[in-house]
Amino acid sequence: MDNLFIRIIILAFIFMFLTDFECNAFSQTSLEELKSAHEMMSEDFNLLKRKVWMKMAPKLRMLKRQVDGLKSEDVCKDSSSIDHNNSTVSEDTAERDLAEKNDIVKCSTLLNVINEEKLIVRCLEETLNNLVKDFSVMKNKIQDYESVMTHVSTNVTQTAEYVSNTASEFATHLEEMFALQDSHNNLYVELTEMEESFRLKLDEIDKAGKTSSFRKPSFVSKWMLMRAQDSDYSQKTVPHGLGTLPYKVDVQIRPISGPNAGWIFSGDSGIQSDDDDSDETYGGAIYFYDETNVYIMVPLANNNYKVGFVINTGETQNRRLGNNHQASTDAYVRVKVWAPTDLPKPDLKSEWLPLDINNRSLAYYELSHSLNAYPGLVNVQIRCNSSVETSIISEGLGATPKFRAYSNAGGVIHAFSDTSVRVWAGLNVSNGGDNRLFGAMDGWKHSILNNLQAKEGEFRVLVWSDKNITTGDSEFEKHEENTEFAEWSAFEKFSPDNDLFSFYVQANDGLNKGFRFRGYGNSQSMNSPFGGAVYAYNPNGDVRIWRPNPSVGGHLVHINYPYGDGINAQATNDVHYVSTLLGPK
Ligand SMILES: *[C@@H]1O[C@H](CO)[C@@H](O)[C@H](O)[C@H]1NC(C)=O
Ligand SMILES: *[C@@H]1O[C@H](CO)[C@@H](O)[C@H](O)[C@H]1NC(C)=O
Ligand SMILES: *[C@@H]1O[C@H](CO)[C@@H](O)[C@H](O)[C@H]1NC(C)=O
Ligand SMILES: *[C@@H]1O[C@H](CO)[C@@H](O)[C@H](O)[C@H]1NC(C)=O
Ligand SMILES: *[C@@H]1O[C@H](CO)[C@@H](O)[C@H](O)[C@H]1NC(C)=O
Ligand SMILES: *[C@H]1O[C@H](CO)[C@@H](O)[C@H](O)[C@H]1NC(C)=O
Repeated sequence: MDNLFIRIIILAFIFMFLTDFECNAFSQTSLEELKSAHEMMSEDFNLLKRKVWMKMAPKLRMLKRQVDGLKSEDVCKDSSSIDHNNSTVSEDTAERDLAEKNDIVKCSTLLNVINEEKLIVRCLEETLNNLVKDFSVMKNKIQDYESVMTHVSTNVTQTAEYVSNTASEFATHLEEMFALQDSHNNLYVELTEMEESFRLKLDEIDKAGKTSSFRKPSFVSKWMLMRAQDSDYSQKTVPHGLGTLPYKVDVQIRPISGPNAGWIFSGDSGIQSDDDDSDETYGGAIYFYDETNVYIMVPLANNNYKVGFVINTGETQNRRLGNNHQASTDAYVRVKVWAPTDLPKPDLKSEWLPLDINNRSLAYYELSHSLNAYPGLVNVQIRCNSSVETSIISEGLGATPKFRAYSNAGGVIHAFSDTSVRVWAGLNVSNGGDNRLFGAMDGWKHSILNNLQAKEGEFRVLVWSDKNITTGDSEFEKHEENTEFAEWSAFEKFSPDNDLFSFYVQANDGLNKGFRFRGYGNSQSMNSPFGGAVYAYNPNGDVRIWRPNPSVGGHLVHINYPYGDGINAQATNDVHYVSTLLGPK
């Protein structure tokens, strides 16, 4: 009973342990527990063994002694021999037989006890063997578990290493990022410094520009033969190579022959005439430009009369007064282009401001230049889209033509005083639309700016003070009060290649008193009233003038409605002439 009880306890313990083992198979602590449990069980097992031995030993020893005792009296052995072979038993040994019988009974009882004890011991042995077996199974399990745990531990170590490597990699990346940030900051500082030094350099250049004043034009073309009414020779596209919008373009026209041979007429930058009337001559060389080219056109009849010339001083119908009248089909033409770097920084450079012939509030401007003196140079640039997909520039003109239906005349008019610049654009007042910013190309039938007729666009004003653009020579500006002089020796002499000659009429009175209007290179005006002086110059500094004939409605200053919606409209001959000559030092 004792043994069975112990066995049950051990089995229960093992069962509990195994359950626990499975539960905690994957925790490190359970391995430790398992091991200590195993050790404890080993101890318990040994104790059990000892206990069993201790308990069993005295019994067995006693039994052995009893058996030994029997053996020494030879009871068990003799009785057994008597029992098996009684052939020699005699009659007188009956008493002894009885005693022997008793001993035999005793002996077989003892044997039975021994056998029983033997059986119990065998059972115990069996139990112990089973225990040993269970125990070794458990040991294997522990070993398996241990190997799993080792693997897990390795895995954990590797994972830890991996995590640590990743962490250090991350730290490295972070450092790299900080380094990058630093170098970025440094770069920023460097850039800021560079910007600053660049700005200083620009200021220097600016200052240099202020003192360096006027330079010769960056681009001067060859003299090119042009011929009115000849589709091949009536248009030229001249690449100027600046890659930027010029600040000023001057077109010079040199007669091949005639009374003005050796004199130079100027190009105009707007169309104010057409081919509609057989008895109205017109002429000139019209120029427009952009960042790449200068476009030059001389008259080419569109659908009516071939009455356009390259040189036209306005003799027909007595439109203009003056000597040396000339109308020529052929002339040499060349282009002079001043880049922004050829001139000092403008004292006024306005934004591009909108012009729209269909909006009266976008047809007139007056911009103050606040120099409180007559500028040395003014240029008004008008920018329009053309059908050749380039935005092209024209320059402001000096007088308005009369409004006539279907004349399609155009051009933006400007004038300047010692305080401001005025700009007039022609409003569209008939449904057909007869004014344009540049004019339409009727009478100037050219393919290079096919069917140009800009209705909307924008303009800007460039103003240079005389102090900054001249050499400081007070001779740069000349006045002539006698407007009826046909020829005027304004300057000593100058360089037609490098210099810029300008000619103006200045109103002595009226709404535009003190304002200077640019002269014309040729007579375009066809209808009366009309305005503007035509001039030519020569390298000796002389000027020829062809002024509008007052008896056919001619006025030296002529601004009429619908230009500028009629603001500051004026027609007067109460004017005087002004010429300026700008040249490099
Ligand atoms: C029994 O007795 C016979 C005759 O005396 C003898 O031959 C035989 O060996 C004996 N048997 C044993 C088992 O001693
Ligand atoms: C960790 O053990 C898992 C599961 O056995 C295994 O997928 C993974 O690859 C092991 N990781 C390492 C680093 O051995
Ligand atoms: C032009 O000259 C005036 C007077 O010398 C000067 O004050 C002004 O700054 C100059 N303007 C430019 C743009 O250089
Ligand atoms: C004319 O221009 C003015 C100023 O830009 C603008 O306010 C007005 O709406 C325009 N009128 C028309 C009819 O486009
Ligand atoms: C010029 O053309 C561009 C592109 O077609 C257009 O956005 C712009 O309004 C035009 N400007 C004028 C003045 O017509
Ligand atoms: C013992 O001996 C007797 C007489 O000699 C005989 O009757 C008896 O059968 C024998 N017993 C055995 C078991 O041999």
